[in-house]
Amino acid sequence: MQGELEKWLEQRERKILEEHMAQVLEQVPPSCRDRLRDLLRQKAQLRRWEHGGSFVVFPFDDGWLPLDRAVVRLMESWCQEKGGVPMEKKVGDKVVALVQGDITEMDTEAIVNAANADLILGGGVAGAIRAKGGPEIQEECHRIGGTHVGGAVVTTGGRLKARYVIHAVGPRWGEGDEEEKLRQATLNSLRRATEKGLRSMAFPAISTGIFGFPKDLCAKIMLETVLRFLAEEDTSLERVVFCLWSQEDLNLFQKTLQSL
Ligand code: AR6
Repeated sequence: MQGELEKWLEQRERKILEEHMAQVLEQVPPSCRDRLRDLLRQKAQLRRWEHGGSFVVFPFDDGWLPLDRAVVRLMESWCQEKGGVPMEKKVGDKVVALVQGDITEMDTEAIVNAANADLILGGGVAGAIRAKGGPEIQEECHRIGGTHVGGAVVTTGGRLKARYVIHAVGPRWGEGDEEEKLRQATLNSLRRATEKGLRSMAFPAISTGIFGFPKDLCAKIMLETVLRFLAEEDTSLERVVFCLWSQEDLNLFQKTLQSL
C-alpha cells in the first residue's frame, strides 16, 4: 500500500514537471528549445508547499527561481553570450539546427556515433553511447561485424532516448583522402536515416576527437553535405541537428553555417 502510494505520488509529480516544461518550451523561440529542454530535464525540480500544492523551480548560483522567471533569466544570459542562442537554418521546409550538449541526451529519432571500422565502441561519443545506451548496442555492432571508412550502419538505440544509433566511420587524420571519407560518412548516415523513414537525427563533429580531424574543415564538409542533401534528395528527414560538445565548437559551426 505504502509502496503503491509513493509510486503514484512520484508519477504525478513527474507528470506535473513534464507539463510545466512543455508549457514553457511552447513559449520560447524554436531555436532555443533543444538547449532549454536539455537544461530543464537535468535541473528543474518540483517543490511541494508545506500546506499542499506544488511548484517547479530551477537552480542558479544565487538560489532557486520559479520556472517562468528562470527561463527569462536563461534567455537574457544567452542573448549576452558570444554567438547568442543556438541557430537554425531553413532548407525549404527542412531545418538544420546547432546545439551545444551531450549527444546521448538528444531526443531526435536517431543519433550518430563517431565510430571506427571495427564498430568497437571506444571513448568519446562512442563511450558515452555505450555507457548510457546499455550493452545491446555493442552486441548488435558485433553481429554486424564492421564497415568501411566512410560507411554507416544502424543499430538500436538501446536505453537512449533516440530509437536508433547510426554508426558512421570517419577517417583518422593523416590516413589519406580524409575529406572525401568524412563527406561519405555524413552522406551515408543521412541515407541510413532516410531508409528508415526518420524525421530527425543528430550528428556529432565526426572524427574531430580521438581521430584528430581539424574542426573547421569538419564543420565545412559536414554542414555542406547536410545542406545539399536536404535541398536535393528525396528524404523523410525534416530536422538535422549538430550537437556540439563545447561552446567553442558551437561558435565555430555557427560561423561556418552563416557563411554557407
Ligand atoms: N556528445 C557530443 N559530442 C561529443 C561527446 C558527447 N557525449 N563526447 C565527445 N564529443 P570522438 P572520433 C565530441 O573522439 O574523433 C572512439 O574510441 C568531441 O569533442 O568521439 O571520430 C570510437 O570508438 C569531438 O569533437 O570521435 C572511435 O574509435 C567529437 O565529438 C574513435 O573514438 C568526436 O570525438 C572515433 O574518434
